Amino acid sequence: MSLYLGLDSSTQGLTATLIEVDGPHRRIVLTRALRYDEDLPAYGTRHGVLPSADPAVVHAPPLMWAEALERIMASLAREPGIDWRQLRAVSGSGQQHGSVYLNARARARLEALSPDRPLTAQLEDVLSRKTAPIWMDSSTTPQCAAIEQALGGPAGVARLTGSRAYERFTGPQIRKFAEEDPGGYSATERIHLVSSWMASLLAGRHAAIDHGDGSGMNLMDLARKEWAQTALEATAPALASRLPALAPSWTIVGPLAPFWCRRFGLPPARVVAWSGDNPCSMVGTGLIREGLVAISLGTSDTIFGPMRSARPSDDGTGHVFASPTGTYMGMTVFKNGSLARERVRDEHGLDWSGFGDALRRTPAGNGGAMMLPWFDPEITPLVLAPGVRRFDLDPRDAPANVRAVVEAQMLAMVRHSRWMNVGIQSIYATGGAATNRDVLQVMADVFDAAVYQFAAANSAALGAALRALHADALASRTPMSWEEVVAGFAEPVADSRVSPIREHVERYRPLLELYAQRERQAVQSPTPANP
Ligand code: XUL
Repeated sequence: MSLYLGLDSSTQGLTATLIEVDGPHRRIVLTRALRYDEDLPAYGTRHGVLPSADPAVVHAPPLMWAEALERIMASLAREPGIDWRQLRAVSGSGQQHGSVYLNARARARLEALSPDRPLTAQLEDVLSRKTAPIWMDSSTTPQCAAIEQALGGPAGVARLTGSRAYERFTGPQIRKFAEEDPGGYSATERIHLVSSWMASLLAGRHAAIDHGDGSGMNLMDLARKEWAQTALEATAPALASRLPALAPSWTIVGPLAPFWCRRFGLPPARVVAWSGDNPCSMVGTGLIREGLVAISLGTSDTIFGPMRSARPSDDGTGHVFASPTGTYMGMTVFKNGSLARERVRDEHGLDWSGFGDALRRTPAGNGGAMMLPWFDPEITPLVLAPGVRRFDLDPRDAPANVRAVVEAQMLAMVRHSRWMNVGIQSIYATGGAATNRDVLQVMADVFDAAVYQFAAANSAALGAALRALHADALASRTPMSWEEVVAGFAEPVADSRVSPIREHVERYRPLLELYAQRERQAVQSPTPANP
């Protein structure tokens, strides 16, 4: 019997999923989570990010993520009934794109972490930039323009790196830091992603960036899976020396550092390179073949699925990433995901059950009422000045607003996932809101596809645990196919199928076009039409 641990360092909290594998016998032993706002209030975050006067600037404290890691490992080690000697490997999933800037002291500090003192107390002076810009940051439009200009326009950047230059991607964020704080940039010896920062803490040394998360930087040559020299040059001076190595997602970056073993009685299990949350969710939802897609309804909503070959979109929508399974994945991201649903829920004083009731009480198509739910700046389509637009929708009508936000999100997902050109027949729904079958009915109807739920609420943490299993098998010279890795774990809940309702599907067909028209117009007009 072997244990594998998957950790998910996400925007709002840290989740741990421990799995047990004994030949065909497989089970999730436990899932534990902590939330930054409530469990680590000293950092002063709200929804996991620091308050900011400028809505385009969104940062978080890297030491908060480190403290969360120590807290969760401490509480896992205290769990009754777990034989930690069986822990073979640990891997993780990080919110994508966020970057951590470390000075020359970091290497020695990481390598000499004392088990007698808390982690953060030993890392206080290793940051060359106090805070980490994260994926919600949209403040780098000029840097994106400069990078695109240097690399042959948006299509040139997409051909090289898999995505046009995006505000939240790490390259534009690094360029902004180098421009605005050249002293801080020159004091930076190493720039990590959230994923490689967390892996470095576990391994007690600078860990590599895996190809999956490396694809979210506008810095990696997607075909060659190497740093793209021209992109590095277009981004910041002497960047190559500041980046960790790139490595396949199944790379062992070291054993668990003595800090974890001595402080918490854990064995020197293999630490497997961490990846991004979306690449990990691909594995955690068992998406290992082209044709299946998953929709994750989390802080951001994402739609993604495997691609046999890298086919970046022509119009700059979405991304192609290297997949942790060795092929590729296509993905489109929407920033106004759960936070938009929560805003509507809270504005109307509802709880989630009231939210579901509202969906059941309103007709598919909402009697013509529609919303563009851009409470925050939006990634897809690019909307830098947020503002909610309402069409034939009374802002006080709670049920109609609930339906409007969900329908708009699904209409946008259909529209902006066509570029992937994968015939969508089945959708695996994951993330917090995927427990709500009323939301999933709208998804099934708008996509005209069957939707299945997943038992593991956190597919990214499960995917990380499964990646740990895969890498450990490979390193032990008993490789497992991905089918074998995911079997018995990443399967939809029995009887969870939500089928499209024919009459609703017909009703949504013209609404797809109407939505597209309204979206195009709204993107062109900077101020909300009907705030
Ligand atoms: C992906 C993205 C988000 C974050 C959320 O490109 O920006 O999905 O990974 O954690």
